[in-house]
Amino acid sequence: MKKARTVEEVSMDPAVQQLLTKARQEGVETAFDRADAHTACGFGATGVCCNHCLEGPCRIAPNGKGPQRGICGASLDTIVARNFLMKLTEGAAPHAEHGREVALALLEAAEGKAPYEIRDPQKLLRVADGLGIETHGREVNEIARAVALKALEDFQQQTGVLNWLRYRGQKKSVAKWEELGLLPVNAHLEIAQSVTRTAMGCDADPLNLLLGGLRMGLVDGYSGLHMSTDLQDILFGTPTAVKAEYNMGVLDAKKINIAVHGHLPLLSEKIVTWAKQLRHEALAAGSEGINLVGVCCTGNELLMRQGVPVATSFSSQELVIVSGVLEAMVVDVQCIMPGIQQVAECYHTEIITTLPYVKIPGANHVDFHPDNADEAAQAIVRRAIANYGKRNPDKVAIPTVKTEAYAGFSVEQIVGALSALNEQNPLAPLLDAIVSGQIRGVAAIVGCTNPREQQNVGNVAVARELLKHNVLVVATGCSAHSLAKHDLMNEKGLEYCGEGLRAVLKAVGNAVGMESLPPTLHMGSCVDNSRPADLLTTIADTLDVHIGQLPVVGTCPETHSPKALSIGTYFLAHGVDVHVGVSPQVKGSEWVTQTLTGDRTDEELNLDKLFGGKLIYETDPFLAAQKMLDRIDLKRRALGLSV
Ligand code: XCC
Repeated sequence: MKKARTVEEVSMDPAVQQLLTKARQEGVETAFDRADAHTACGFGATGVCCNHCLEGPCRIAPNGKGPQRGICGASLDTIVARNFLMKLTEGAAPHAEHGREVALALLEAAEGKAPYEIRDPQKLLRVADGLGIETHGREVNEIARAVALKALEDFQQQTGVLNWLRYRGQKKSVAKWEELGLLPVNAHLEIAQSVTRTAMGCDADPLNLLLGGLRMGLVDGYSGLHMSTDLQDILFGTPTAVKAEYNMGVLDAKKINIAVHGHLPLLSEKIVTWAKQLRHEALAAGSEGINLVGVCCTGNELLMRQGVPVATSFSSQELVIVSGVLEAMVVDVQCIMPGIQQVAECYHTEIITTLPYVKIPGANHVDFHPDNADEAAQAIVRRAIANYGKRNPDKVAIPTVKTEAYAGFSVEQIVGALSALNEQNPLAPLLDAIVSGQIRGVAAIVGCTNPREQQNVGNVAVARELLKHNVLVVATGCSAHSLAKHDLMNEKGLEYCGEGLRAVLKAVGNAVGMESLPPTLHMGSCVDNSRPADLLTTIADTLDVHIGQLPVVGTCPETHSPKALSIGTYFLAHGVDVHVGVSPQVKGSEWVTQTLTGDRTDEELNLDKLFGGKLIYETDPFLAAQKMLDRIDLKRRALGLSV
């Protein structure tokens, strides 16, 4: 057995260190301990193990020893490319399901069958316009219904192209994808076809498999990210700048604490409402009220729109329970560790699953459908209230650690802030700063934290390094949690910014009555990676260039999730360079690796040649930042900008 890491080696977050120490003292096992106990399988880690059929599993040693093909004859390159496509499919599918769930909720709301209302009718009109839906003289609900049906078409039509891709895709990129035959027809069809491709005896051509992967990236981007963000903004409002708090110190010993965890905001938005309305019951139970806290991306969704504080990110989700003050953890879908139930059993916390296809043994289940949203939310809040009396005071310990952070930077908010400097042409100040070199480029830090990695170190180091070199940083997902917890979303972090960038952040901030914009801009949850994409589309269209020509990069230094790979592939398809700090499990095939990283010296296709962007795999955050800066400079030079 490997040696367990110290709490400092596990995370740079003092709150996580404190709670992990408590967990270890109380004999409670967490993902960090399991990560220490597991040894990664060398075959799986390099993508060379094939278990697609019952002849195997077959594994090919990349050093040339032993059989060099699977029993069916599949080559090393086929096996690695096929496994990679499967990962991308596993990334795209949950995001597409997210989009579909929200589309159905919008349809039911528009038809008066679900208790939601349209909170942003202006966005509804813009989205309807973009989709070519007639809006003139029509009622809000009628338009919303038409938009929802258009969304659902993207899961049904047998010919044509995803409506959302036609709507949100940059025309220049769409033309490229069309030329390559990559345009997806409908998300479900594409996902089913992708699973079929990877099934035994189907696609064996590594290049074709990788192109299938790019299709998955587009499915994720348009049926997952863009559709989810657009429809959620319509239903729950488009985020505007909000100041909130981050880290375990947001838990409140005097209140009933409920954590909302997962990704879909459909139920958690209702829990916000019912936590307020049932406050009197919480008081009657002897508490001082109800305190909602967020975990992972459901946390980000509520933070962006409601200012709900965020407790922690993916890898430390179990530790919220170890505080001993959590009455309920309500989970929806994605990134929910089954381990939370074992931890909850050591305290009084009730784990409540809410979707029929996401259950955990031992957890309680409150079935949620859009039409019973109010009843489900009330039932959940009441369960939490009932659990308050079961708290064991001897097990209560809340770290006093918390930081302030700004969030809520939708594209609409960013453009709104910039228009305070130039009303006629809001993007001009940003473009001028990029052209002059005051801002060297733009980076989106996305993705997760991973129990195997030292929590926050990669995300924070990459961010600080890019900021130092005047790169404007936006963030989403759990990487945004890392940055917020370490003062990169409040004024304190300005010290890490280069002079040029700091001046721009201050100028825009002053124009909207703030001392400065925060050093990094929180753009939302994982599906909200649509927001940086929209920002890039707007910038590229204004400059009349392809998105891939812009000096921009995407980076996920600490990811654990296939979703980060499929989001990354979506950006790669635009020609944006994408860095990953955790192995994408393709190393077993030099051909696959070099095709993705653009390092092939022969004349064959690679991603860089095809789209103008490539995968950068680098575990060292400083080297990674340097590699990204080099690519940013390369693109600046190609545009004739100073370096
Ligand atoms: Fe999951 Fe979105 Fe990753 Fe966090 S960031 S660990 S995917 S919750 Ni997307």
